[in-house]
Amino acid sequence: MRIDIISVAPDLLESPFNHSIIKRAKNKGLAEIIIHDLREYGLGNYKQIDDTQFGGGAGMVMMIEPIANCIKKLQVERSYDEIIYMTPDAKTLNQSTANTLSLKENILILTGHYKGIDQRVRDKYITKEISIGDYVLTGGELAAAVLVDAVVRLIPGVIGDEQSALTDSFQDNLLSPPVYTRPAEFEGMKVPEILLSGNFPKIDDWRSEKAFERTEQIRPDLLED
Ligand code: 6GU
Repeated sequence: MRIDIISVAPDLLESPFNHSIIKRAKNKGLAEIIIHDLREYGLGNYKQIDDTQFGGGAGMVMMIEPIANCIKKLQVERSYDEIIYMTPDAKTLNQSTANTLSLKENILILTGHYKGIDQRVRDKYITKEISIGDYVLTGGELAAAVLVDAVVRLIPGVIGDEQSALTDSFQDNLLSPPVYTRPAEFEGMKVPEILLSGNFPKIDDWRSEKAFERTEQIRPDLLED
C-alpha cells in the first residue's frame, strides 16, 4: 500500500512511522509512506497557505490553492482510492473503517490546522473524512499517525503472528479478555486456574466470557448493534 500524507507540520510525522511495526512494514515493502510539506505549495514569497475567513470570525482557514496544487501534482503520478481529510468534525474512526482501508492500494491523507480548510477542498477533492475521537487536537498530524498505524498493521504480512490482528479488541466488536504471563503467582495474586489447565476449548470459552463481561461493563454501547 502507498500512503501519501499532506501536512503543514511534516516533522511531527517523522518519528511515528520509523518505529516497530510500521517500520517493519516499510522495510518489507508492504507499505510506502511519503510525507509532503504543504508549505512548498504556498503562495507568493511568504509561501502563504492560510487566510482569514470570509464573513469574519477568529482563526485562519487553509486556502484551496496550495492544497489543490499539491493534490493535482500527486494525482499525475497515481490515482487514489481515497482522499481522506483528518478533521474532528467527521465520523469517528473504528476498526471496520481501518479494515476497509487496509485493502486499498493508494491513499492520500490531508491533515488540517488552524480553523480548518476551505469547504471547497472538501467538496471537490475529499472522498472520506475521519475524526479519531470527540476532542480537539492542534492539528491532524497525530490523528493521521493514529489512522496509518491502525491501517498498516492490518496489511497481510505486516504482523508476524497472523492470529494476533484478528483477535484484537474490536475486531468482533468486543473488548479483549484479560491476559497474564509468568509468574503464575505474584504477591499472593494468582493467575486464573483455567489458563494453566491446558484445556484449550475451555480456555477459549473462558476468554469469550470475559471479553463479553468486560464489554458489558466498560463499553455496553458496542453490544447494541
Ligand atoms: Cl482528525 N483532527 C484534529 N485536529 N483534532 C481531532 C481529530 C482530527 N480527531 C479528533 N480530534
